[in-house]
Amino acid sequence: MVIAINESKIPPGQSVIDHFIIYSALGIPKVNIRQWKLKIGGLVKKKLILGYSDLVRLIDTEYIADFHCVISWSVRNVKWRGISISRIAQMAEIKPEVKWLFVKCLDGYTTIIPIEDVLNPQSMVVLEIDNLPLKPEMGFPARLFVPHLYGWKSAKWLSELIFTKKYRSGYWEERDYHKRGNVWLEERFKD
Ligand SMILES: Nc1nc2c(c(=O)[nH]1)N[C@H]1C(S)=C(S)[C@@H](COP(=O)(O)O)O[C@H]1N2
Ligand SMILES: [Mo]
Repeated sequence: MVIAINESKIPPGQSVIDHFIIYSALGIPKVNIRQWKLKIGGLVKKKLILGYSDLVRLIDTEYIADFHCVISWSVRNVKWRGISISRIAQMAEIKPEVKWLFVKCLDGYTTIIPIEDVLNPQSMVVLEIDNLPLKPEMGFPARLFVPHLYGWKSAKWLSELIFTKKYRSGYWEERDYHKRGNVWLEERFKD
């Protein structure tokens, strides 16, 4: 399904550039794709462990949207393809008390996203950008994308999705970045 959600507007305080600036605060991890698994746990009735081919079979979402880094650069019209996180949440049967998704990555990076934003149908585990599997530096095998949140929530090299009740800061949230990070509301830093 392709949903064209691109808006002509750019969020406040952002400027458009023509390519992603690669960030890897903790280095680019080496991934053995045959051994790699995405674990889904926390407050769920069914814990899941999904390999790359399992995820490929679950692909259900594809759309074009812009990417916004909190440092103020934006890249327009990126094609994202992957699995909606709401589908994964349904498969895992998340419990009603879940309020946050805490995300762990192979490089040790972490972030956290409010469950309302995670269950938005556009929030996805991305496997492809612009019709190609993710490049190693762009997060292969899988990264997150939530179009209305700043790029630091778009965790690369995913290893674990943990549904929780309690807030806990991830890598940038510990360094004073916002709990949610909505680009339209300019939620860059904690108040
Ligand atoms: N694992 C991991 N994911 C990460 C980061 C990181 O350092 N490690 N940086 C984040 C930040 S701050 C941004 S803006 C985007 C940048 O995505 P890109 O490197 O594909 O341009 O990745 C995010 N995801
Ligand atoms: Mo960023």
